[in-house]
Amino acid sequence: MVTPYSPVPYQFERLTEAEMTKRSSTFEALLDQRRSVRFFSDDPVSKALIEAAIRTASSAPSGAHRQPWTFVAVSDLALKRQIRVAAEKEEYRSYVGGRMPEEWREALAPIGTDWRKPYLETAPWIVVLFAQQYSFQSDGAKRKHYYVNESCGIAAGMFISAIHNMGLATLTHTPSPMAFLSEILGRPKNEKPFILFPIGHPTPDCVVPTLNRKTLEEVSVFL
Ligand code: IYR
Repeated sequence: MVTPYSPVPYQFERLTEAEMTKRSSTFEALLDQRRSVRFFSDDPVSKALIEAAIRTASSAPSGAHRQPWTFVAVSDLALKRQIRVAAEKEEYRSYVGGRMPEEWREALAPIGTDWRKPYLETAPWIVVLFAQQYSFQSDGAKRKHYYVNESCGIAAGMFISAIHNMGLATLTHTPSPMAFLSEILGRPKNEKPFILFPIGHPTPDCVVPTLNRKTLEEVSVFL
C-alpha cells in the first residue's frame, strides 16, 4: 500500500537577524567545547538521559524517512565487560599484531590511543548505533532502506550533540572489525554495527589530546 502525500503546516518561528546571530554564537560556543573523551568516571547516568539522547538523534533526517537505525543501550556490567574484552582483542591485533598500516599508526600517534579500552567497562553506558541495511514489513517482505550511511552518520552527529548538550561526554569509537557487537548484543542480520559510544561523566583528571580545529577558510569555499 502506498501512503499518499498529505502535508501539514510547518510550525516555525521567523527570527530577527539579531536573534539568529545570538543563537548561532551560543550554539557554536557550546559545540566547540565538545571533545572526544577517553577517561570516564563510573558515576551513574540515568536511563532517562540516554533515552532523551536517543529520541533526539532519532529526529535526524533519513533517506525516505526510513530511520534506518537501532540504538542498543548497555548498562549491564557483564555485557560491557564482554564488549571490552572483544574490542581489545581486535584492537590488539590492529595496534600490536601489525594489522594497522604504519601510516595509520602514525596518524593516531598524536591522539595517544592504543589497544587498551578500559572505558568500555568504566563508563556507565555504552550505546551502539546499528545501521539497518533493510527492514521487514509486517508480512515479512523486505523493506528497502536508502542512504543508510548518510542517515546514520547524521543521527550519530545529533546523538553526540545531544549528549554534549546535557553535560555528558562520549567518544566516537569504531573498534575494527565490529562484527563481535552483533553477536554479543544479539542483533539480527539486517543490522550492521556503525559506531559505539561510551557515555558518562569525564573523570576529574580527564585529559584530551592537544588539537586545533581547521579554520573556516580551510574548510569552506564561498562562491
Ligand atoms: N579503532 C581504533 C583506532 C582508531 C582509529 C581512528 I580513525 C581514531 O581516530 C582513533 C582510533 C581505536 O579505537 O583505538
